[in-house]
Amino acid sequence: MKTVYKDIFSAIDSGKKLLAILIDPDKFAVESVPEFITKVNASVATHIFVGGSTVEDDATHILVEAIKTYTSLPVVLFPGDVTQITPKADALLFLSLISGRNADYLIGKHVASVSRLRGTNLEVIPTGYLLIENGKETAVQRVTGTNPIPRIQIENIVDTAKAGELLGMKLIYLEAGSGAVHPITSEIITSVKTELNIPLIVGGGIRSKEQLQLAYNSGADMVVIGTAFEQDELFFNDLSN
Ligand code: 1GP
Repeated sequence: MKTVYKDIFSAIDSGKKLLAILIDPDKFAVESVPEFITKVNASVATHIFVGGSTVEDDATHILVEAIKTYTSLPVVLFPGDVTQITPKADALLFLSLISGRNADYLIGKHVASVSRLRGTNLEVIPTGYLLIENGKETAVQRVTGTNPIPRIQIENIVDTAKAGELLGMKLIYLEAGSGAVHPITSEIITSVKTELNIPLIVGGGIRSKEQLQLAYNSGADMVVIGTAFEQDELFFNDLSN
């Protein structure tokens, strides 16, 4: 059953805030899965995202297979490349990097992924992905060869997100970049949320419960956190159920 998007939508509709823990197969040993996922299960996390900017072939497949053994949370692919698509996951964020003008990341990679998606049961969720400047160069910027939208260009950010919605995308993801110095500001989140009728995801550089709450209060429906857990798993203690 492909219910990941429907469940996100109805959770938000009933006022729930969502939290995705991001696991980068390039930085995560499969042997760590049982202990790490036990902590995820005991936390307020609602989703597990798997993906990274540069990942070896098969690493995602092996990791997702292991994760699925230990959790009933939805496992959602957040791929940096087509090689990270595995039918073992529940859903795929079909990311279109609408903040940039690199045709490969607007449509090219998507065409290349179709042969991998054919015959799988993966739920494909079209997602408008916006990279916002955060104070340092990010891996997304480097890999995709695109520039982030400057943080002060709020109207441009809002219009880009809205254009994504009008194109039929089901989610908008505001990305400051993994390990960002500055997370997406409240002003940006609120301005975008006000215009959207689809769920808003925010990620990049969120390292504390206070920053998480601020993102929620500003209008984020789902927050994605990766680096904070990679650096210190004690952060799970702040987010226990
Ligand atoms: C990165 O938005 C995610 O794509 C999460 O960022 O690793 O900084 O939490 P962090």
